[in-house]
Amino acid sequence: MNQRRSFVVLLAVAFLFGVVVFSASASADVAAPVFQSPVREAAVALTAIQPSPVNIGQELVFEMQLAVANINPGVGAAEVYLGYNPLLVSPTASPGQPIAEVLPDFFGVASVSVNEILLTCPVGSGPCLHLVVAGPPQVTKTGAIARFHFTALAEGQGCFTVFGAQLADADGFPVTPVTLPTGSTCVQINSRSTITGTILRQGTPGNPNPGGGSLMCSEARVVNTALAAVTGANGNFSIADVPPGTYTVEASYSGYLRAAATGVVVQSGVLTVPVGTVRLLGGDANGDGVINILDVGSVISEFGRTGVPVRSDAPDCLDSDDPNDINDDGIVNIGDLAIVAGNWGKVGPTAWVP
Ligand SMILES: [Ca+2]
Ligand SMILES: [Ca+2]
Ligand SMILES: [Ca+2]
Repeated sequence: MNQRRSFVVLLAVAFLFGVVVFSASASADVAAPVFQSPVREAAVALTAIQPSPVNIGQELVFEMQLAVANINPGVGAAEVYLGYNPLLVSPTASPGQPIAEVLPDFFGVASVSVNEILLTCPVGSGPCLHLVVAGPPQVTKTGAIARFHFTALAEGQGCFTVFGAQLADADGFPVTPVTLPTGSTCVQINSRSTITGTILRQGTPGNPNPGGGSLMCSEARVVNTALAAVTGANGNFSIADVPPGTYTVEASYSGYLRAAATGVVVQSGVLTVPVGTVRLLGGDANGDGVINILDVGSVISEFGRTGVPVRSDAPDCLDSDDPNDINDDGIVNIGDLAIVAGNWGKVGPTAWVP
């Protein structure tokens, strides 16, 4: 009897022990990752440059980011050197800061100790921006510490290189290693100029022009390109985004001979290229580039007609135009015929002269 009771007790103890062991091993499985050592990481990165490509004279912007993971007792300071090519880009003042715009994304505060240009960088080569920022310790965090503003100076690949970066933890010890960006971050810098000038039209607005007839809506076009513009109320135009090259600029308006400015040189880095003033000669009513008997016939065919469409009386320059109403006063009459007769035999394109 005692033997049997002892056996039952032993069985119960063994069962309980097994349950405990099983439970222990199960909970050990769940808790196991706690005992793996966390990966310590620290890296510096540059964001893509905006805009891309960028034109000479424009500002370009990008940010420097810190990414740290499991750095105990937290990263409390960072010192970075950002190299650049002074022939292609120039650092410009940032909002609230003389050089780099310090951002609070990483440390939670916009704290800066050093923010300067070094003409001879202690690491790398050439000039660099030297930046030291510090703040509350960050164990695991990714965020921007600075936004850089530069002005594009010349055509080429504008490149930026993190020459060096040091991080310190909250106990003052250096954080190693710090992964830097591979190679440089670059942007294509283009030269784009604006061609400016003025287009006047014979008989406009010198004649009385009731109901229409202004210097608006003449077209200036860079030949063999899609670049063009129309004139404003004073006859001025500006054609933007012209790459370096040698061009012919043509001026035109319905009922007038075209005029051409040849050999217009647009040099890299020259932002504005004025071509001066041209005065278009009227009378080419049929638009064939010569003023002759056919234009007289065209004007005569509508002689006396009033209320004809006038493009230059509408700011959007989208209205149609009657080329027989050469001076855009809304009526085809002796005034238009006189302009034709006065330019008899002239051939376009005429020279670009006032
Ligand atoms: Ca003609
Ligand atoms: Ca007229
Ligand atoms: Ca007209």
